[in-house]
Amino acid sequence: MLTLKNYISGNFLEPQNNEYLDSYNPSDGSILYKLPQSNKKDVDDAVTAAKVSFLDWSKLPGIDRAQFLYLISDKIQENFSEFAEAESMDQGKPLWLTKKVDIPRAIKNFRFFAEQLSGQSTESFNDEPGFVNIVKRDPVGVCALITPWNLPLYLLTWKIAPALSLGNTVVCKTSEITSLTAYKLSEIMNKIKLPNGVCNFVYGSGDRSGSYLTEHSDVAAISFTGGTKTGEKIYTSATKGFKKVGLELGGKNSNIVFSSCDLEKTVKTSIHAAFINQGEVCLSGSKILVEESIYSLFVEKFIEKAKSLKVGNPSDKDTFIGAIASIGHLNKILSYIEIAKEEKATILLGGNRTSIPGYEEGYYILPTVITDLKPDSRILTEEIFGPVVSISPVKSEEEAIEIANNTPYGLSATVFSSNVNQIHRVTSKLEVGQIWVNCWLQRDLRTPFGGKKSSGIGREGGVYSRELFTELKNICIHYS
Ligand code: TXE
Repeated sequence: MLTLKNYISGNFLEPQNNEYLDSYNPSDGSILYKLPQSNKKDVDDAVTAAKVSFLDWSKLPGIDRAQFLYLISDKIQENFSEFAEAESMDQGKPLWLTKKVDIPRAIKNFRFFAEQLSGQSTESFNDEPGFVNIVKRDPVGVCALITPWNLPLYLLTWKIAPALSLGNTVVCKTSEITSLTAYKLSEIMNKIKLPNGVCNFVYGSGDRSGSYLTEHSDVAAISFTGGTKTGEKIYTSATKGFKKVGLELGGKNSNIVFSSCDLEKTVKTSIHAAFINQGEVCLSGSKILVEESIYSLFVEKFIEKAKSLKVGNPSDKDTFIGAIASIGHLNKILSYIEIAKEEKATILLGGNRTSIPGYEEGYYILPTVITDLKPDSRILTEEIFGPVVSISPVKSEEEAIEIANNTPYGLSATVFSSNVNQIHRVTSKLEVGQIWVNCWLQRDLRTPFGGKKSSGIGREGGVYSRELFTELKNICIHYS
């Protein structure tokens, strides 16, 4: 059985208390590997390693740091199949998806940030003769990067790449549910001889290893993606010592369909937005609102397509919905389906756990479609984060906007319409960080990504990643 080790200052180390956690293969419920349950001392050592290496790493020319990022990217590419298989086995998502999305995106993240952020220009202001102000951006220091289990390598590299590129050093704490590809990434860091201590990995549970890390006084910034409740705890601990913090949290995203849309394309995109990655995407379009005049037709077409989605073992080529990432999360999703039943909603499709022949202990759920929900239903306001979608009719633009905004979250929304005035009216009123119109999850990595309300604080992506990972310093010079 594989046993992961922490990676601290260039060394693979066992946890000092010799405690380990089991990580499961969601496709069949077996134990896949063991990971360290790191204690305070392990976390202290990782932060110290990052602090020491910061002195040299931050002084390297950006272009030299970028060379390391290119090397990492090339090595992931070289080991593409191994990464894709590991991610699929660990997370439960289809193998074709890790090959198409997760691993290519991890490769791209390093290249993108190496190009985008390695050389920075500085602003300068000179209003009064004899004085010039130079605004410099300095790296912040040691950054804690805490990541979730839905897009393990994709989201981890989305944080590591800008942080290192801008001259910071990091300690990564991945989800205890999915740490395998992070471990493989640490092996690459070691192979390419990334200077010791620049990128450290400590594994373990959130309430122990994670909270030790966020509370550490030598951590200058925290970048977190995960659940909103965890985000609140991290935000509170960040206030001690006034750490910089970026939080990308959950979402309850509306998928608003107006009668002027291209119905075939809209149904296809809505299916994708609801069920890809088992619906375990913070941007998933899990709340579909359809203009009344086309509601019945939309539901009919949507159900027809959803029925044809194959739930199956992640390694099967025709599987669209793989396994749910953990037994705990599977039970959470099922509990929401029970809530819908108690609220007397209609379960039009699915609604159960299902068993795959040969993988009976795996964590599988049928694609589930819920209708006839009351406006105050918890299904319409809370994040389920699974292959569960609701469809509700709306009488007007105003009603669609009201239902869409009626949630504590404010991450994203999707609008389907061919009426340009309507598109502008609606998008201007949606309380979210990003909106897709007639498409979904089309990403240009230069654009700002993040949420409003309980969906988080700050933006990641392109030059916007500089806000968390650098600190501004103004130098006013008097010359004669
Ligand atoms: O995530 P957690 P969970 C949502 C989704 C899901 C819910 C909870 O609705 O059902 O969040 O998921 C670390 N200090 N999303 O509980 O706990 C943890 O070890 C420091 C949306 O599995 O937020 C892991 O590395 N760290 C989300 C990371 O936080 C702590 C993706 C995320 O775990 C910690 C995942 C603590 N006190 C779930 N407690 C998205 N936005 O995409 C936990 N962690």
